[in-house]
Formats: sequence, C-alpha cells, structure tokens
Amino acid sequence: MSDLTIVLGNKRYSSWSLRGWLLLKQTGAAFDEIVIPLDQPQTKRDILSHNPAGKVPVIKVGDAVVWDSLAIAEYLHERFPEAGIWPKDTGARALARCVSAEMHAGFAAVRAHIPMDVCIQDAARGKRALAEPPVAADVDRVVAIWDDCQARYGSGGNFLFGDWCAADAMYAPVVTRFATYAVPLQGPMAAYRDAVMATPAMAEWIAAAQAETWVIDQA
Ligand SMILES: N[C@@H](CCC(=O)N[C@@H](CS)C(=O)NCC(=O)O)C(=O)O
Repeated sequence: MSDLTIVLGNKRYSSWSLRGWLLLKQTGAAFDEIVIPLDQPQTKRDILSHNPAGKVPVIKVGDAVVWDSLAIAEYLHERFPEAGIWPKDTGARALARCVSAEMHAGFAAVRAHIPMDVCIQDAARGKRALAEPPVAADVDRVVAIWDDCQARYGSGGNFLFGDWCAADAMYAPVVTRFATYAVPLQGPMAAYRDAVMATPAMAEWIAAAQAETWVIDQA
C-alpha cells in the first residue's frame, strides 16, 4: 500500500482534480485514489472529511494533507526531484511557474462558458462561447501563452517546455475544452492539443471518466 492517496472529484468534470492527478501520475509513484462525486448533498461533508479547505484535489501523505493544485505541484517537485514536475532550466522554470499561476488565477470566462466535460463533443456550444468577447480574449491569451512557451523553450519535445511539466498539467483541462468544444487552433497549437490528448495519462483519465455514472447538468 502506498503512503500517497489523492482525493478527487468526478473525473468527467473536475478540472482541478485532473491537474493534481496528472502531477501525481508524472512522479511514477504508486498511489491510492478516492473519487467523490461533486454537486451531491453530501459532497461538501465528504470533501471536508479529507481537506479542511473543502476542495479537491488533495493529496494525503500519512496524517498530512496537501491541497491546492499549485501547492501539490511544489510538494511533488520537492519530494520527487527527478520527476520533471518543473523544467530544470531556471528561466524555463520561472516561466512555467508564471503561466501556471496565471492559469490558476484567471480565465474565468472560459471556465464559465465551456466547463470541462471530457465525455462530450459540443462544437455548437464552443461556437456560441467564442462569440462572447471575454471567452475569445481568454482563448487568445491561452494561445499566446502556449506559443510563447513553445517558441522559447519547447524545441526539445511536444509540450510547452519540450518535455512534459506542471505547466502542461495546469493547461490540460483547457486542452480538453478546446478539443470537446472544437475551438479552432492553428497548426502548432493544434499539434500541442493533440499531443496532450494522446498521452497515456490523459487516455487513462478519460477512460475512467467514461466509466463514471454520475451526470451533472452544466448547461
Ligand atoms: N484552487 C484550487 C481549486 C480547487 C477547486 O475549486 N476544486 C473544485 C472541483 S474542480 C471543488 O473542490 N469543488 C467542490 C466544492 O467546492 O464543494 C486548486 O488549485 O486545487
């Protein structure tokens, strides 16, 4: 049995859970999972029984808890220094942390109008959302970030900083939204979306989401 347990929301909908889970998966460490269905009468009580902050994801390490996706990234970076959670290069690492913090703090319009649901295809909703100026501005900013990271540090691989790192985990739920809501992307950005969606970890997450029975109305 592992000393690491991650507590998650539904894999179909929980974008923050996906981030934490991808980070933990990247370490290669064995871990246990507890999945709590969101939006149920007992959801808050169940989450609070694991995390005093009342949010998922949370990683339990023995008696200790680590919550919030960015804190989880830092904890795993310290505990598994060879896992590549953050890039090795100082400049790349600083940029990766900046764009991860920007994701963590922003993009409210994308979150509100095209919520993560890895089990749907809804191009019509994507088109309606893109007609909203705040959504279009968020999408433009995401694409500008991806372009900048790849141009400066991405030449060695398919991800934002070449090899996969925490910044890719932070943007992974946005990648799924761009895929499920058919947000149009230019060549290199479409290639980045496809590279993220093709990772074994994403395939594993989506297969588990498809096996879930809980459905939330996100209209
Ligand atoms: N800033 C947090 C956000 C966590 C968050 O908002 N999680 C949502 C699920 S995606 C949650 O726990 N919702 C349940 C609730 O608020 O009761 C992080 O980075 O982990």
